Amino acid sequence: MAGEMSLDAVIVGAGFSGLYMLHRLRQQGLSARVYEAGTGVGGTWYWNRYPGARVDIESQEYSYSFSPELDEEWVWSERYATQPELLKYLNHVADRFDLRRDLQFETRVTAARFDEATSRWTVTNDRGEVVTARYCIMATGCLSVANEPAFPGAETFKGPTWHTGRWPKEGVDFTGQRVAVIGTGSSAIQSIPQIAAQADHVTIFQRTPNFSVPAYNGPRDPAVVADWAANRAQYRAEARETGFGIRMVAQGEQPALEATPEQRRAEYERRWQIGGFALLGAFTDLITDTTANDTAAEFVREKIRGIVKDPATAEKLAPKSFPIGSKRLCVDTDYYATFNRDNVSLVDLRDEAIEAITATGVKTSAQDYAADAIVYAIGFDAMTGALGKIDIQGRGGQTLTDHWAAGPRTYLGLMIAGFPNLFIVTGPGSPSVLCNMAVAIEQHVEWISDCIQYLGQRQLGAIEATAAAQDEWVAHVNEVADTTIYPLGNSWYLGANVPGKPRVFMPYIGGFPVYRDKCNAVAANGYEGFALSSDAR
Ligand code: FAD
Ligand code: N01
Repeated sequence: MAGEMSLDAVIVGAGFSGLYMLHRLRQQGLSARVYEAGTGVGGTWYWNRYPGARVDIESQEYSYSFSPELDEEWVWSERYATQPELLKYLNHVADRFDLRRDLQFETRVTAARFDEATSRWTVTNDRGEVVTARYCIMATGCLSVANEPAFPGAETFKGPTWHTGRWPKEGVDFTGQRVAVIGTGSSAIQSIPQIAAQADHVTIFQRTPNFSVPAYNGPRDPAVVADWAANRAQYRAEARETGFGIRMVAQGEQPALEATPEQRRAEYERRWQIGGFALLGAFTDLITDTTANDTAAEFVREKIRGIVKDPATAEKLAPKSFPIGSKRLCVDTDYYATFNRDNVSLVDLRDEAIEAITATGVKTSAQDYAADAIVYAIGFDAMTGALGKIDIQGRGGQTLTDHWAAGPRTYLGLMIAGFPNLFIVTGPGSPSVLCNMAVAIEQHVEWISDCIQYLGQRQLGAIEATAAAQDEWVAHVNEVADTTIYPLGNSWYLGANVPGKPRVFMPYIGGFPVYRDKCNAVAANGYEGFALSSDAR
């Protein structure tokens, strides 16, 4: 076993969250080290290298705002940055802020145990190293644990298989191949048009059709670039005042049910032409009223029927089982039009379920589909998956797995009662995935580093969420979710995509500004809802 290191903070994960966390703590003069399982920085943008992978929030908004110099010097080339460009950006950030000397790659954190005698964490990794730290900060990602394909016979398939969330660095050449793609979430919807352009044939296995809207991606509009350059600080501030942390999605002010059908159609059409998430902002009641919501859903279904030439295929692709927006809206380039290609076919798993993966392809209850390669676009064990893979033990040896057995419980998505000095960046119970995550991450990292500074200045050794504050916050998160259409989709927001996972709506849907103000008020009131102690209690 290597020697034991002692630090102020251990940070787990080197994506958007971990990199900025390290930078902030170092600015405060603290010693910190980042442990990352991958061979480089990037997190999501390191692992998800599938063809077509790109952001679904416009590039100038999905980036750090903490450094005006960084913001000014970095020039995005497309309206929606590609995965390679985002990876380049995060590598640039690592170099520009001299982060690499405290980044350790190819190192998976396996356990973290709180020592009540010292109020410190002992963190162990898969290299056998042990490090102790006052603070342990989980920047482990909401969508960083790829779901394993649990199909009977999966191991018998003779060809290569790929998961979109663990795509190989060298890329995959599908030329001349028959490819089976399982899943129709955002990853599938981005990759299918590109795979279809290369492969001999693509068969798509769809369990639930998804709503998707056009991205209209392309080179950045010079007028937008110039406007942002001139008004950057103001626009960044405006983004932070919107519910989803996205300035470009202007929120309409009228309820859909008070508009005439013609007015609704005109507004949906105007927003469809803008592309991206603009559609969901059309009216005030789309996420709270299912009747209102269905007017938007029907608009998109009509679009699908208009694009897809074969009416039977169009009907299979038209989502009808959940409100639009209750599962993350997909943003695509030519997804529906891809079904007009001769080399693409759709298998509706509601008619014929997958029975097994065989040596030569996919077997459904109706027939065998031959494939040379399989792409699993089956998503992630979201929000809690990465934390669940680490043996985390808090006060009294209580494990996080036990504490969260009925679903995740946190105070503000930042801390957990019984787990002092353990912070989560964009944890369950915070806006996280229902927000522009660049905005959500910066707010969390800044709140955590301010908190650590506060403790240091007062020689406090520990901070811990109280059980009462946590109970109250969990109740509030659920209460707000229940006023919306969100719990009506069988989504990963609810854990519904992982068999056996407790069904709890995990992100906070109260809106980014409301949440941020709450976090700020908690801090201003001497960390209300937290117990602070000078040392071990
Ligand atoms: P991640 O980027 O997930 O990084 C976490 C890192 O922690 C990973 O590198 C992982 O290897 C590491 N890690 C986890 N556990 C351990 C461990 N035990 N030991 C060591 N290392 C560990 N969000 C948006 O707002 N807009 C978008 O358009 C958008 N697009 C997305 C597209 C895809 C394909 C995916 C999967 C997600 C997307 N997201 C998007 C969400 C995205 O995850 C966040 O925007 C953001 O990148 C998260 O950064 P992070 O640093 O918090 O987590
Ligand atoms: O994963 P998903 P994803 N048999 O869970 C299907 C972000 N992201 O990787 O809907 C058959 O959305 C599953 O079917 P169903 C974004 O936040 C953003 O695509 O559960 N099918 C579904 O169709 C996104 O939401 C971008 O019935 C099975 C699909 O697999 C999140 O990451 C791009 C199955 C999984 O869809 C996750 O997206 C990519 C089974 N056993 C990702 N198991 C952008 O555009 C699962 N499925 C920025």
